[in-house]
Amino acid sequence: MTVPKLRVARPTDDIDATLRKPMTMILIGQYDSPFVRRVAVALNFYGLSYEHRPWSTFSDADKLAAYNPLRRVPTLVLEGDEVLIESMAILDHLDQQVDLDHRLIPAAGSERRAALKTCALATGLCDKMVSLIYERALHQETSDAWIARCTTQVSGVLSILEAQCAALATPFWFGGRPGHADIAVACAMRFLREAHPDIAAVSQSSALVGHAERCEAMREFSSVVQRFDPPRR
Ligand SMILES: N[C@@H](CCC(=O)N[C@@H](CS)C(=O)NCC(=O)O)C(=O)O
Repeated sequence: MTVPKLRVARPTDDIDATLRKPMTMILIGQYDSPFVRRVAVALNFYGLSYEHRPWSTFSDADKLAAYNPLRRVPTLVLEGDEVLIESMAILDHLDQQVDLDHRLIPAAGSERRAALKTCALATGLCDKMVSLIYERALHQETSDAWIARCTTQVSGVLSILEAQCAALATPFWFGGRPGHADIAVACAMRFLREAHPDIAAVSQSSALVGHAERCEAMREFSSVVQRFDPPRR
């Protein structure tokens, strides 16, 4: 099989009839979300064409609710009218659209478990970074205990990922080309830098920073970037 070619989605904002029974997949959500971005990067690596609706979870919540009652992103509308939610479930579907050799994660066994664990650490890190943002942006009074807990969780995961990354014998987590684990970690690192520069500044993450630079230099990553814009009350 030939290596899939990168196709870049064109963002559009309008809801049109094609969204109800689309001919091509539609990814809903902004690229400043590390969860939306990991899906977009995987779509790019797989050369799967899609349209992008950069809807905000807050200002476009009602539009979003028509596709995902959780009002969360990423939400992927498949060709036809099926809707997938949760980045992991979406990636599980995308993986099945390409042959085994081109998948971004091993199909089974200990290598798959290890990759899934790294993905879980990176996406869990993002959950905690998002929690910190909502705590500060949406609550009149913030909880010091919650902020301290999330901050400890963020720095704890960062130091584990940094140690793993520093010990890699290959440019990427599991070899010479990036997989879902690399994508999840690199998206988390960009989000860390933009949404939590204070934590990024004090974290000892030189290996992770180098890894993120290797990833971000690839067009699959650099074509799907949106600077973080915090939610406002
Ligand atoms: N576990 C979810 C997390 C997605 C997530 O937290 N998305 C955020 C944007 S970064 C969101 O939709 N927030 C709105 C909300 O949770 O109400 C996934 O992997 O897709």
